[in-house]
Amino acid sequence: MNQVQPNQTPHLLADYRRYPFAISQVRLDFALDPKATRVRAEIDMTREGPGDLVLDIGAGVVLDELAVNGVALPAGDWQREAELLTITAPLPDSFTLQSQVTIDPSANTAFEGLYLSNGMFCTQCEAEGFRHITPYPDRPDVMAPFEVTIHSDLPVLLSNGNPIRQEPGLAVWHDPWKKPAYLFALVAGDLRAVSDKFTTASGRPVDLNVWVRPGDENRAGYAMESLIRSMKWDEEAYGREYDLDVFNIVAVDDFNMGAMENKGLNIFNSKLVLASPETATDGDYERIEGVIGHEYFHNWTGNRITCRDWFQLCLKEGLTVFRDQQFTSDMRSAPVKRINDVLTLRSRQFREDQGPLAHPVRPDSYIEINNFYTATVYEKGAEVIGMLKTLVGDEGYRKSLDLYFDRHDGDAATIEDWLQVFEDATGRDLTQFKRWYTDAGTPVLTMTESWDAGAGQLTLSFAQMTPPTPGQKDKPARVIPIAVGLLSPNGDEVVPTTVLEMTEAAQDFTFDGLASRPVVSALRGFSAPVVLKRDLAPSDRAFLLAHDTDPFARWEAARDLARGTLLAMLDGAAPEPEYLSAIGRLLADPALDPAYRALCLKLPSDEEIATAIADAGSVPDPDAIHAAREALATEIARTHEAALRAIYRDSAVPGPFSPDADAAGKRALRLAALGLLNRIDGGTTAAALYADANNMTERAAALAALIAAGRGDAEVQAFYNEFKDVRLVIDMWFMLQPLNTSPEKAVSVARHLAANPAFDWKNPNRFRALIGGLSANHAAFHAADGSGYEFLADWLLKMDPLNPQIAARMSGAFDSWRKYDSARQDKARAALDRILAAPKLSKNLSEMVTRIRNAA
Ligand code: B3K
Ligand code: ZN
Repeated sequence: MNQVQPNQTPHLLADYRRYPFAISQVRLDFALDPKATRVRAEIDMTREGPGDLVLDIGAGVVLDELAVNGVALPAGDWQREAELLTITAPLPDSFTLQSQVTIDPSANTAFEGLYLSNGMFCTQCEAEGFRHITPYPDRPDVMAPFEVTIHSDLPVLLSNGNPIRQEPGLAVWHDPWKKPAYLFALVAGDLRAVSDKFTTASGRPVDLNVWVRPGDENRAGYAMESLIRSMKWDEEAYGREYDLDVFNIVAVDDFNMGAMENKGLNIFNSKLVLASPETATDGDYERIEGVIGHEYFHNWTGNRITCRDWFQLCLKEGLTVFRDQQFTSDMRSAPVKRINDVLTLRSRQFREDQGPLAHPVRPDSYIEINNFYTATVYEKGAEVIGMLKTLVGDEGYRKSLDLYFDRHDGDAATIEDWLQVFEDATGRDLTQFKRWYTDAGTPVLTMTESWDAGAGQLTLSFAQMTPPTPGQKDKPARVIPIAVGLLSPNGDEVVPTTVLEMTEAAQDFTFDGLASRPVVSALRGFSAPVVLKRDLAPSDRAFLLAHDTDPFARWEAARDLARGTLLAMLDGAAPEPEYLSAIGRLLADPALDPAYRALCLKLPSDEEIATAIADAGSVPDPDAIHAAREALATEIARTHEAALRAIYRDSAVPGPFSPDADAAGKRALRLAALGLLNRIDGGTTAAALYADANNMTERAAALAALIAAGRGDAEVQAFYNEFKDVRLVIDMWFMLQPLNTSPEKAVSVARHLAANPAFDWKNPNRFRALIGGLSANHAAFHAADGSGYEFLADWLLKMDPLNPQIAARMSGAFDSWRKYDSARQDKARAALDRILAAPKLSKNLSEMVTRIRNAA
């Protein structure tokens, strides 16, 4: 069973204390060597308060020398214990602390700190990686300007800020902006740049480079275009300009996450930089644009204004996600972006909020901070800002943000600072609103209607209830902005979008002067991250799908109909005729944006249905859910075969591939039609598309369809042979198979792939592709024999000693284990206990698995 490990003491928000020293300058000097890199640091410090000088130092760092003002400190003047270095010698008020350490990048398999990826040196410091490079107060509220000298024979030597000196074997970089250590970065390698220039609104010329491995240059253009669009957008939308002479982006093959916003030197997973029509899908292009934007926008929301401590992570992440969502809406289709964001929120964040991993947007306790880079902090953090904007209006939002940048530039700030800015700029009291930050859980909002025909009056009664979450039982009412509109029976909008501000546990709102009973369009634009419950007949949902003026609510009507149909089918009913005919009307409506129609055609996932069943107090059966979803897709295809064939034919995009939103939308619709037709033509259309397509979007979708149809063996092999030298495409190959193979076979396919010599499991992308691909195949992961759970547990145990962050992240797939039948629960529990029994679990994985295992 779980042994309590020494490093499992939680950090508490309430324990925050200021650091007793200020740092006016940091000078770092690196002599790079794969096995023994020597790092010298000089830190100019001034005492600001009482207390010892305590620095963080990673376990693998060998301390060679320690000195104050050039005088070596004797052994008795300092202590090293756990990951802390405490200087006990008396110190003058101002002094320079000097250290020299040796580190081994080649042994760094956790990819935190300084490590090697294909012979290239690179760093990842957020959240607490800098301590693995040099002893330092590794906390975000200690900010300082850095000067970095790099000695190495590698041709390209990069760090933060502006280049001061570049000569063979040496580079000096100076970052004039004070920053916390987590934004430090260094890259050295044989790299090629794709370069461009940008002139800021006030006339500052900026050199832009996207650095890639030799041979990858022709796939970096889209990232560069995205960067230029981001820079321009932040000037226009937020009045924020770039503030250095250069902006560098580096693509790295081994990277634990998507990308990192290091000041002036963003480091990216190559998956989010490299794209060409033959190797990347429309989804990849859209993510590249969004993440390039996200990291760039951090320059103001994260770097210029950072977080006081890691509890405040949503201050930079929630806001920066909100900003990247706005950017993508402006670059592409706003309704489509909104729907996609809500889909992600529901599948990832609602799941988190409703399970053992629930935590507030601003947590108040953690064991391992890397476990809190979550959908709650990021995506719900963004939703909370969206609600604030709805409540204070566009103008109030802009005024508040201007004040935020003005007041806090150069600060390490808190959520209190953030809310204060809104209160000061708009005069609004946000005391109750703050609960969105402090209280975990997704509120369930129930809406009922009463109609008084004589008075022409409609009353909407709302009740809100947030279920208890770990450590938080009582949930007082929150302020919930509920956007509603009313439609008359002939489809006209009689009351346009109005935002109701709910502040009580139960509250009524009335509408007068109505000639006839309207149909209510509720929670337009998904104005709050809540679960809305209302009784609505399928015919009313079909009416909203046909007439609602709010694109989100209209899509939601289609989704509700589909979910309702699937749930009824699981109870033995036939597919709902209202739904089938609504789909028919949708297919026949060429006025609707293709990307939007594609979204409306998509069925809820198996996972979503399982959640709906569990919410209703029943036990989901993964196999039955899978079968019902297949049956509904087949029925749609049979009923609308002719229309689907027409769409498939007519939405082919002629000519050379372009990744723009319109072309991508047409492909999405075409591929949605393919997915349905695939159920009745045994893969014939998919095979033809696989052979003909000139782009990866269609080829990957065709391959997925062939695998799902159980007849893709030849194409799977051909795909591998064709792309064996393109790492990112082979990642896709490792993911598509476990994800799309029928549930009975998927685990054995995954096991077989794991034995393939190309399964370079230490590479995070490859590990995520195969292991994550299986975990996302709902009925396969939850296979009744427990083989899915065993497979995941095996690999988590194998990965954890090398890369705890990746192991911990992938363990989240277990979080819903309590929803299933007791036989499955027994198997999941056994897998979790087997993990917890491992002799040396990382604190990352042990925190996650302990929380999951303790699920009520
Ligand atoms: N700030 C980084 C995430 C760091 C994760 C550390 N485990 C990327 C981002 O959100 O932009
Ligand atoms: Zn971010």
